[in-house]
Amino acid sequence: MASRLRLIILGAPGSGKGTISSRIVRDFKLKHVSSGDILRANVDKGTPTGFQVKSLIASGQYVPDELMTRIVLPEVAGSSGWLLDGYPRTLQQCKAMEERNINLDKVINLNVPFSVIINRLKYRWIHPGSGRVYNLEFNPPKKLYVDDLTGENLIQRPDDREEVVLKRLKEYEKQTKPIIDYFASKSLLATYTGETSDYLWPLIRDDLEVDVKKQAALAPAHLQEVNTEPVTHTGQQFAVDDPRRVRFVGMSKLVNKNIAMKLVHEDPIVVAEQRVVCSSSAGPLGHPKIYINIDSNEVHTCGYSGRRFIRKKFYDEAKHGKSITYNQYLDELRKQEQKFITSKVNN
Ligand code: G5P
Ligand code: MG
Repeated sequence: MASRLRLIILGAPGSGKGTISSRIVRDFKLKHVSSGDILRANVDKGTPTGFQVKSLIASGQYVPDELMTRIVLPEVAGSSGWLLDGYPRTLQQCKAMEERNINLDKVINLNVPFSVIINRLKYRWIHPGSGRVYNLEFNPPKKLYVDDLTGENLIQRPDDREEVVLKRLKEYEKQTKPIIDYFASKSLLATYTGETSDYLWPLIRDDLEVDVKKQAALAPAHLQEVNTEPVTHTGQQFAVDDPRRVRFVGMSKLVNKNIAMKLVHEDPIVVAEQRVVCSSSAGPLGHPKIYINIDSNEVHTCGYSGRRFIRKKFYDEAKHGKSITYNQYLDELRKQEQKFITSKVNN
């Protein structure tokens, strides 16, 4: 099932993030971004970053926040559906995501007892090229110490030595536990408690299936109002059910500049010149269905293209109707969504 979910998976070292992630990306066709795999690939290739982080990882310490943010977040930019595994791990990393307006649909928190974890990591072997994870007891490779897909040798991670595992668990307690509260306060957290990945996986999968259905149900409600145009003149392509197309659709006016700017940054849309003309909804300037124009004091939207918009001296209230506040717009949007969901449920 292809989806556009934006997910984080959290959990202590060895809780099964990698194992569950591989099932999620297989079934929901998301991009898997594992901070640990990125770091290990740098170490293996001998890059300057790899050199910098090698001893930290081997001793179970966290890598500095700025470095993590610099190497991980570009991986999700431009992707519409992704799963972040191992990042963020500190409140500073959460803030870095917030500052970049990276939106999330859900944070999956794996809650597995430490006693179970310590035992597991002893038997973990990985394929360094892909990050594929095996466990000699739980999911052994077909041939001992050999990757099923490539036939290459498996290795043990240097940080899986027992004393390092204990250090990693302590680091997790200290630095990562607080971000669980942070995500809970944003109503994004879904915690799954259990001792095996096979027990947790169906629970997670069922919940994600519901999320995908909700996402799909919401998108067409707005798309009905959009003239479907999957390929823009610059070749950018937006699937018909791509929720990015629907932002601002149905909104005729908008008067809160800060919120509009935030939304413009949030969505992967083309911002021609900030504070002059920003395009939204369906593609780059020249093709969008709704334009947002930000002059010195106000934000307006209208259906003109950029140049015509400017020529028309921004926004003509007599012609385009009275402006509404952003909150009024949101209320209206929620009503439309609710109406759409109710009609779906009744059918
Ligand atoms: P990583 O690579 O992100 P950790 O410590 O967060 O490492 P790890 O060890 O990769 O997490 P996991 O992904 O949660 O664990 O677990 P897994 O690999 O799927 O499963 C563990 C083992 O148990 C496997 O052998 C698997 O087959 C087996 N298993 C799974 N389920 C079951 C089950 O049900 N039963 C049994 N018996 N076995 C099972 O980060 C590494 C280091 O990089 C740095 C840090 O130094 C970190 O320590 N780093 C960062 N530093 C700062 N900020 C960040 N954002 C950082 N990201 C990485
Ligand atoms: Mg992992």
